[in-house]
Amino acid sequence: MDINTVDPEIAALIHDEEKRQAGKIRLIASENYVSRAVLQATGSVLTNKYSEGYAGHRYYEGQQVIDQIETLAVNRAKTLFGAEHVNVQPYSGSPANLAVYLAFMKPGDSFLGMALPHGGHLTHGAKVSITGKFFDAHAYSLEEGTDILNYDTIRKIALEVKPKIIIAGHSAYPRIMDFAKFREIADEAGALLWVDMAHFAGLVAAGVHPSPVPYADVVTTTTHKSLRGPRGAMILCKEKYAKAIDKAVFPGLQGGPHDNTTAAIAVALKEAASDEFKAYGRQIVANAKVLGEELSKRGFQLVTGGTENHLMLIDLASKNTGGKAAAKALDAAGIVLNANAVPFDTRKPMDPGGIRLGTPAVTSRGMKEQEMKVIAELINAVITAPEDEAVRNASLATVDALCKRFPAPGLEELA
Ligand code: DSN
Repeated sequence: MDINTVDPEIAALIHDEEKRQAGKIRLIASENYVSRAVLQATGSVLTNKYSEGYAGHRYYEGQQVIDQIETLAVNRAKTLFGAEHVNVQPYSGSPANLAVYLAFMKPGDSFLGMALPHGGHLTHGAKVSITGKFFDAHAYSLEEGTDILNYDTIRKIALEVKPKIIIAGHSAYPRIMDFAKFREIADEAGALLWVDMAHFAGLVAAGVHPSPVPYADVVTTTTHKSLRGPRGAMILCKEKYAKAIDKAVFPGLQGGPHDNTTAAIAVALKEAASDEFKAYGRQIVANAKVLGEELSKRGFQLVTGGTENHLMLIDLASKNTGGKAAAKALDAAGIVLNANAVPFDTRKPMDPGGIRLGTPAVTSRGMKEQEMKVIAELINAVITAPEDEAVRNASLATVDALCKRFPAPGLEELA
């Protein structure tokens, strides 16, 4: 029996979400549209299997097929990113990151990551996260005035703290980090270098962003952001850390891997190795650049003055509004993004001073520079007059027309 018969309530809600995703301009920098092939693998009978362990060394029998699937996923990731060792089992980004701590640190050990309000991730040592509670977390910030990383300052902190690990990587930094510099600093401080490339993994795969893999001891990534796979994660590392990482993921932190997700990761990695994906990566960056420039022209203040990757952070102080009010007004007008803290923000986390925008999802729909100009104008109109119904309705009509012209992958029939 299909879901419409078994549970019409959930079926209807899933359909509502399909319509929402098909009919909105989605600018949340960490979201995307996976292909139908990735959806099919995710929703397959592989969800019925348990397979604790690794290919060839499992605790339960019946792994004839699963071993082949996981081996394909691992080999594809190794080839795509040039990694010596890959673990594809972490359930998502936070567990992948926790596994790295578990592999190399004891409670109370110190590490150095990017401050959350300056673009780092919760799991890079935020006080509210287990990573900030169980370890001695130190943070580096952006430089006041430029909002850019200052590597001399990071080096100074690293030499003072002598952390076990230095984390490079972010959730909201619109610039390319200098991985060679981080490597130098880590070597001088006697630390391991870990890069969390969750946000820009798709750009690395497409060859439009420097790869951290040659520089880092360990690289973590989610698989569902710019990489355009299912909700999941991977850990890439040097061969000498393979055992420590594998043991930390299982049995250290997790039970059986989600084999349906592993298969979907393998599909996404195959897609990401294609020429089409290289063009996709180039277009994500080109779209972000134009969207940023067009917003700048309209008086929006881009943190760091621009973008080199897929995302922009906008300080709304010059527009006399907070991030939450702006994000809510835009959502009502068909444009979905998130409120975000900006560096040196004095507002509260639930209503920070800025918004974050990214282009991976709209680029998956085939939108290009011309459409970014239209979107910038819509954003400006809505944020300038958030209560104006005529402006909201005009935005909704334009969003609807754009979404019909550029059907969402996997949801084409709803266009
Ligand atoms: N929640 C993700 C993001 O939006 O960047 C990070 O895990």
